Amino acid sequence: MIALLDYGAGNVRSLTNAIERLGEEVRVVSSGEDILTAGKLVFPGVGAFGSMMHRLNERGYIEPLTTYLHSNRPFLGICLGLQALFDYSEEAPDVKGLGIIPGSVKRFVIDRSVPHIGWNGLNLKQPSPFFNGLVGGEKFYFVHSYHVVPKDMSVVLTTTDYECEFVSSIQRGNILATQFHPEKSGRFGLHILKNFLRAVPGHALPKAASESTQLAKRIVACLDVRSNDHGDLVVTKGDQYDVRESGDVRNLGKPVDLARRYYQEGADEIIFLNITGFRDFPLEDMPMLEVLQQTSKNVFVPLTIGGGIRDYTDKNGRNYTALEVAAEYFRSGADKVSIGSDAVLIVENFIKSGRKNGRSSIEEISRVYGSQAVVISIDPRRVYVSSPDDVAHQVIETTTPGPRGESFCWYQCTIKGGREGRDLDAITLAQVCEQLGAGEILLNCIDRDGTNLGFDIELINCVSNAVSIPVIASSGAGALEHFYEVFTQTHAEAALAAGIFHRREIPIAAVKNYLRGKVEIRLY
Ligand code: 1PR
Repeated sequence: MIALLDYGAGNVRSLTNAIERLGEEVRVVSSGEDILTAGKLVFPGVGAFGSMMHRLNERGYIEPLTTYLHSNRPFLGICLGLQALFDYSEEAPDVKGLGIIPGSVKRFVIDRSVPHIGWNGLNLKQPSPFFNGLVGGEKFYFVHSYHVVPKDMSVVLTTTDYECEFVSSIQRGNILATQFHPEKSGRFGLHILKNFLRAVPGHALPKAASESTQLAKRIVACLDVRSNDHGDLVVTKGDQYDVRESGDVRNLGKPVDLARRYYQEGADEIIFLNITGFRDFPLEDMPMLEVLQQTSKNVFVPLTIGGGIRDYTDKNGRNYTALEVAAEYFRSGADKVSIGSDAVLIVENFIKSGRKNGRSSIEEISRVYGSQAVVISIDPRRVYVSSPDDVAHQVIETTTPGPRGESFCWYQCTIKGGREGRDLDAITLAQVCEQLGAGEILLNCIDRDGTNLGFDIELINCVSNAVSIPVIASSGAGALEHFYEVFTQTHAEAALAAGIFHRREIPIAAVKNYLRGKVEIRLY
């Protein structure tokens, strides 16, 4: 029986699913006594350092947890569950950590995108039973803006390189803690988890321990989901966002089945977009929650859900906040939520008032769950102009002239799935959302969606050069070369495709085989 410390933030369902998949039972801790009597304790810290310590305090968990840790009983901390062991964090300098491992938690100060999101490797610093059965060179899933700095380097089990070399796991006696997420790291992550659960004896160093590591570019599969006219929830796919063919909603498969297939084929991440979420009541849309719950039983890579994340009032007049909607998605197995239409309205208000109000969905969700949990989905459309002075927007010079020979354009934000254009450009939207606390941009392109013409490199460059958070390039993938192009001609951290994967025109494995040796990727 494994005790799981859930203090009510973020996605612990995936970890429960991973442990159960390995044949162990999970008991969720509901009192300090449960911590003190645990045989093995797993602490999947999620969210932000300050709110995590606050919640642990509120529930009276701090004292039992420190007692448990001082007794050197088996403990696995994951992500914030690692950071919590230290004295304090720059994320919330006034809040004390557990102080079990002397040292602090610092924010990345680097030129690369922060958060550090994606699959990276491990430099092994000492043998550990944790690594039995690994060969070296495996990649694991990270998502964080802060990293631990121990005073005593003898606790360091692994480091990872991301412009700087940072500590990615520690071990002291029976206390193990990782910055990466084993439960989100595919079969190698499950393997490490199994080594902890089964307390495999021996101290193994993988045969091919690496000396430096590199973050992989991610290949993301996207599933646009909605109900068709018969009321079945289906994966659909648009051509420039039009998902109907001869009047019917295109049906390309069942969401849970397709997500499982993409996981098995090596997708680094899976995104579900509830494309009619803007007009439905998200918490009444139980099938979407069910999709997440079922998917997270079999899929051990990160899951993002978008569509309908906003404040709303249901038919009975009850008000829900975007934070409540997001919380329900996290509880059902999502690691990140993506905000589309609401982000546009938030930025419009921000520009009008000239300041943050602290209550927008972006600010509230990132405050509680961390910025890495908030993705902004942008649905832009190209608008040509003859001169940059024609509009009060951020305009770029384009190599693809417009219908009247215009050599400039701007990217107009839309809401409600491209149905309504707004007086706001995609670059400004991305910049303001970053300021408000968003952790990643999902950059679609209505002009390229479903066309197979390749990604809009100009769009991706102008947005990714304007922000320091990672950008997922989306829309238009139609050939293997398009993935190479987007990774070598832009700073995109990930490339997303839908149609070519759904129609089995190009399998994910073919994309990875093509990129192998040319671009850093995760091999599966
Ligand atoms: O506005 O917060 O409720 O979120 C709604 C979400 O649904 C947004 O993320 C929006 O992008 C998405 N959405 C709304 N309508 C559509 C539609 O297609 N009619 N899908 C839609 C957007 C675009 C991509 C697609 C890529 C790759 N889908 O995600 O998967 O373009 O396609 P390709 O590789 O086939 O070219 P809110």
